[in-house]
Amino acid sequence: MLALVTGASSGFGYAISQALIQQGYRVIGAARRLDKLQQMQAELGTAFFPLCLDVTASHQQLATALNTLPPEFSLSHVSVLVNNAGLALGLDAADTANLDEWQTMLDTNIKGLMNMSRLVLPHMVEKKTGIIINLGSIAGTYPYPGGNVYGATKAFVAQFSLNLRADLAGTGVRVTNIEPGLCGGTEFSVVRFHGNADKAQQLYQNTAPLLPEDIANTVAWIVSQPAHVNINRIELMPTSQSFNPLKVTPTASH
Ligand code: NDP
Ligand code: 8X3
Repeated sequence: MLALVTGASSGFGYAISQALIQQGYRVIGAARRLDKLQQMQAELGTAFFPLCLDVTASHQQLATALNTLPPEFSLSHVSVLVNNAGLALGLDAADTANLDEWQTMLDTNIKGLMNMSRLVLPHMVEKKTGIIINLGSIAGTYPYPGGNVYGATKAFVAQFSLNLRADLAGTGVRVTNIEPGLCGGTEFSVVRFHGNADKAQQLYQNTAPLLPEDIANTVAWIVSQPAHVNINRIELMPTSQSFNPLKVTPTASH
């Protein structure tokens, strides 16, 4: 059993790689920071193969990188793809947000996930088995101020996951979208706040957020379901997170 996990160098990706190896998988862990992946290999052993990969590269560049995998980690053997690499940049309102950051979120969260799926799918369809697990977010369903493009990329992930299922009918290939809420213990908010670790940490203070192992346990459960069961989507939040009433802003009367 072979899995390919993108964004393996940190947070969810690290915990998911660890959990899959515990379940008997060999894991190709892909990310841009090769040093982190090599450190993981030292910890997790030879069942983990580090692959330096930027998912925003062109389809052709990604194909070339995946062709360098050693035979025992060959793409044609991958039975689980976890499209986890992703990021939020900034929390500014749409009229002031940084356009380059919007583009990076599109390139990573949408184009990267799309290209990786397209590269792996022909092999899964040929074998008539396989699971694609995408990392969506509650931000793809529930709007919040500053969530503008990040949330929209995760809405893409939700709909793409469902549409993949429609295309893959009869192939035996399964697709799941995991949609977590507030999750600590990752680099997500440090990245979002441009390296400001204090600001990132404040977000989680006194919240008991979800943890990477909660997401890893979810992945482990999904892949252990029998072949006739497809989990379409899972939305999970920390108990401490819930909903606000819709906002009504003070406005001059009619
Ligand atoms: P982290 O920032 O800890 O991890 C993100 C991972 O993505 C890193 O390993 C990073 O590795 C990798 N990555 C980023 N850009 C690229 C790229 N261009 N090419 C390859 N790899 C890349 O965040 P999380 O673990 O928290 O997030 C993982 C996923 O879960 C994301 O898709 C995120 O949107 C989603 N999510 C997170 C939530 C949270 O609250 N934490 C909640 C809901 C969803 P490197 O820098 O080495 O490339
Ligand atoms: C990450 C969760 O609520 O910060 O996707 O957007 S949230």
